[in-house]
Amino acid sequence: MTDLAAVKAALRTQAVETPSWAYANSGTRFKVFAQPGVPRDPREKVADAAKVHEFTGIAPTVALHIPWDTVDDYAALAKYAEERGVRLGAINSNTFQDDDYRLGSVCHPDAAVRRKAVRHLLDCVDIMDATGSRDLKLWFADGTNYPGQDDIRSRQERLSEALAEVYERLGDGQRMLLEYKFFEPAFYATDVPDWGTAYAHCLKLGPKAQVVVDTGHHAPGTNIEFIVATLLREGRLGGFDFNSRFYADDDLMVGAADPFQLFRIMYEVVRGGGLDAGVAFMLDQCHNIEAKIPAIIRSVMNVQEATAKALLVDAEALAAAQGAGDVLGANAVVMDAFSTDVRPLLGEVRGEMGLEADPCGAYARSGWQERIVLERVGGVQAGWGA
Ligand code: PSV
Ligand code: MN
Repeated sequence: MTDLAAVKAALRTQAVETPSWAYANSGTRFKVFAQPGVPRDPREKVADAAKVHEFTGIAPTVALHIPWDTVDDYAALAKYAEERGVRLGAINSNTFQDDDYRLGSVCHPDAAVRRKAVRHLLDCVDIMDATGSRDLKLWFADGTNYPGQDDIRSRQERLSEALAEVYERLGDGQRMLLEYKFFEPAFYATDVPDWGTAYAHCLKLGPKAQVVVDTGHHAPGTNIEFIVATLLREGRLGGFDFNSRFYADDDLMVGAADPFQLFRIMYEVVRGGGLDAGVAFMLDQCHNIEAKIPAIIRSVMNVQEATAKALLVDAEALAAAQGAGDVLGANAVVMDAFSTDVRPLLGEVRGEMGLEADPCGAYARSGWQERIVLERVGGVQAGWGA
């Protein structure tokens, strides 16, 4: 039997981090469609993130991406966030948008380019000190397009040296989250292509180095929940970049393409104690054609629904069926939980948190969207110019 009070308590304390860039304009390499009311600066992004938290109750932090969110005074930005009821979360580095990085950043064959990239990563740790952020999220676009273009082993060596220097700079309570991605922008050999490579580097660095699983960064058919289970067992699951995909790194709303996969992932999180293990549940999405704030609210709710279903798996019944070799019985226990309509339960949880049962409706009625469309005129809308 599932303990409903414990399920509700876990749901009340869940936290999903939203990404500053999801509030800004984005697109594909073919077109960026601007939307009215989009933030012009990091403060406006934080103000939008605060609205997501206001209506969901479980999105208390917002991740920054440097230099997209560069400001003169990070402590002041952190204070601004706190005044709106949220905090600044992970600092995402960016070593992929300068001309210098054509052949890579920390793996580049030229030591001067590597130095520039490491300098940026160290600057990001300075920013973490000012914002009070715990996590530095590293994703490297490094790799090669053609066999023989550069030496795979030497590039691993350079990566290892760069990571070690940044690791040494981390303060108490700070962590480094290393993200992997199997291709794009490199098409032959990516330098951190998979969880195994990320894990090997993290293991060598020490306990503050953890792997981050971006759900869009795997080949089709990859069993992501297996990776999650393994990393949790090894104490190296630092966090998620949640999104969903039909084809490649589509960055669509998490849970939109495959809610069953999201449930399976969250089940392994629950099973491995990941809800209380410091795992960062972050979104990494782009809302190219849909309204941004409602899409982010929906995404947070999708994570919450998958978590609720995962928590509802009857652990005792499942263990009994598994122990008895009852294949269909064990599968039925898992499918029963997945098939449960958890929306009434989540409505109750929200009521207990003093929130409206329907966050999307509450946001639509709040007038915030109309207000930002009216007020945010002039200036340059934020975006990353894809
Ligand atoms: C790379 O595709 C990535 O997932 C990394 O997390 C980047 O920081 C982010 O996307 C930018 O959108
Ligand atoms: Mn990501």
